[in-house]
Amino acid sequence: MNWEKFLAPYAQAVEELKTKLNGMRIQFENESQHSPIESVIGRVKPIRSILEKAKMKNVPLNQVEEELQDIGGIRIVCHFVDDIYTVVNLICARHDFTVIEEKDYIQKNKESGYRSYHIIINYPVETIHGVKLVQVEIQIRTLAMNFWAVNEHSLNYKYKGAIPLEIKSKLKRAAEAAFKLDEEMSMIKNEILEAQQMFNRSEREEGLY
Ligand code: 0O2
Repeated sequence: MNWEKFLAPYAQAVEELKTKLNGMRIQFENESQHSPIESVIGRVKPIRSILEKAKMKNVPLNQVEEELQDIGGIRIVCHFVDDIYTVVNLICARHDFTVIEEKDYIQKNKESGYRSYHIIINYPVETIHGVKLVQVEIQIRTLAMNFWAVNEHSLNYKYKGAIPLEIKSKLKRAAEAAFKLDEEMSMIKNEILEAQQMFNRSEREEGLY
């Protein structure tokens, strides 16, 4: 397996998508609306993680391209839960890639307590041999969901996927608390947006940015 050659179109897709999605964020900011996108990051799954996941799912190496949907990964973080659905609609309306699957782990969270909205797309990468379609997983979540997921991911790494039951149940409680925080923040969303706009205006007037 020539990993460098195999992963190159994924790296290109991730870079192009980061630019495009950050473009959406900047456009919202320039038009002085609240941006539903707080930040965009992306990564290509490390070879070691691809091999581990393929082994765990019983996927032969010659099928990882079809079977592993998150070799290319984008993560969009939002302030509020309804921002997630705004971003989902914007992504589904685009013409530069095709949405092939949507997984709503917000309405129905995973057993671990994990919440996020996942969209799997087929992204066309222009190569010297023509167009190559690669699958990319776009994860969309709030700051609170992200805080939980990043911490749970670290614990999974520490305990090699076997988090002790007591910690697991504390994590589930923490996931519910994070979701409660999202719900409470949604209730005062307009107040927060007004405050952010006032703050941005005064920063601009003072020439701070
Ligand atoms: P990493 O290290 O983040 O890349 P499926 O066959 O669809 O059930 P699949 O392909 O794993 O399973 O898809 P799924 O469940 O949508 O999850 C894909 C990614 O979502 C994971 O990739 C994680 O990034 C994230 N994710 C899913 N469940 C959890 C969870 O319980 N906790 C956290 N922290 N993240 C989760 P990887 O390859 O597992 O991990």
